[in-house]
Amino acid sequence: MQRAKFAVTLFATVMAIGLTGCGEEKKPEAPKPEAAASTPPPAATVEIKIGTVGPLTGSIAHLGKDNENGVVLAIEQANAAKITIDGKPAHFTLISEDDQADPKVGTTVAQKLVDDKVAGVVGHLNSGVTIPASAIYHQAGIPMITGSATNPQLTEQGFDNIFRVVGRDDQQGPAIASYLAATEKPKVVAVIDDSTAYGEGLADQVAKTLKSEGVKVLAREKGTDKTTDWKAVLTKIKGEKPNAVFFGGMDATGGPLMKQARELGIKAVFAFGDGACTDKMHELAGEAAEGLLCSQAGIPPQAASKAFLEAYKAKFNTDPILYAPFTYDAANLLIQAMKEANSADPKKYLPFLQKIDYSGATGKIEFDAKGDRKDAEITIFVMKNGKVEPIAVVKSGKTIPFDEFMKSMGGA
Ligand code: ABU
Repeated sequence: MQRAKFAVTLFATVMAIGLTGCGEEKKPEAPKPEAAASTPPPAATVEIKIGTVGPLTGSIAHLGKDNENGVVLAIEQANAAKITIDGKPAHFTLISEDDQADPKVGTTVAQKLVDDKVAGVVGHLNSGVTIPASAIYHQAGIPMITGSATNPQLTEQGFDNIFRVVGRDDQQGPAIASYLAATEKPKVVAVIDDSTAYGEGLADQVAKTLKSEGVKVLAREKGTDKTTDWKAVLTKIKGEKPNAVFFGGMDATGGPLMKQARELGIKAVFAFGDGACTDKMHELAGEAAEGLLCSQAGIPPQAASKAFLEAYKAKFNTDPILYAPFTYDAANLLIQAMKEANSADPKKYLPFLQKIDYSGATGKIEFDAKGDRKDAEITIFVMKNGKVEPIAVVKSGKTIPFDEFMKSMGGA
């Protein structure tokens, strides 16, 4: 198993001394006797480990890295802010793990983070990995916040320490399906999924919504999260002459799907969910990706706060791809709850996290009783000139043109 691991720290000396457990107090060195009388001893430092986890290798490593970057930035800023917890300076250390988008690897690295005594976790990226991993964090009582896993089942398990800062697929599926039905008016739609918890679950939501709106949905076609040759599936679909095709899966498999569809002469409108709603689709499918309709389960990255976008660009010399603003907020939510509780002990800060009211880079964040973000937005995009461009935001059941939504946020 490959595993990427690194630690973010402002003080090289702390690294040299080594890491202590979650919220563990580091004893100051005894002051020299002659100094003790005139200067107060240095305050003890509270060492707090935060875990972050997602696919850092493999075909969706670009998305895992994007998620990780958000957390790296939050931790760096928290250390620079010289936060105190229980009257002592707090120092945050990030432990990053690679789950390879694989449920089995995901549970192994989740247990490793628990054994490392992290105080909280931001992750995982994939629903099919996050759901089994969440049981491990639940058993250990460690709060976990995902910034990207959208399958509803994650927060339907009754775990009081599991949270999500993006929307759910029972919001995203109906939003993209209704938009597709209203704007393209397809009579027949083919639905394909990648057999993951995310892809299959989202495709089910889309099919259900389309049927309820009177659209004929063809028998489900399936691949896997490794499929890059879709010709057999597409040839079958072509014979059914669908007006639109929906795919539940990630960009690494969605890009080849769209490219091969156009090569086979399929002219249908293509619609995808958040895992394949990235500029990477253009990189993978070229001109064939133009006109793609897709959704993300939150505000678009470019609508995140100016302060976040500027700091992100300054640090990483690139813009966020998808959910970095959400993982940034997730890390800050853990830290904010610790500040409010004046403790990094998960048992003590969890009640503050459950009741948090926080203004983050992605807007106001509060959790409902299940741990889902209240009133999460879904954004609809279209691929234009190689970029996914936001065209509308669905919030509280209303579809708002993107420009209008930005104005309501006080933006451009
Ligand atoms: N929501 C996009 C991809 C991650 C997942 O839910 O599996």
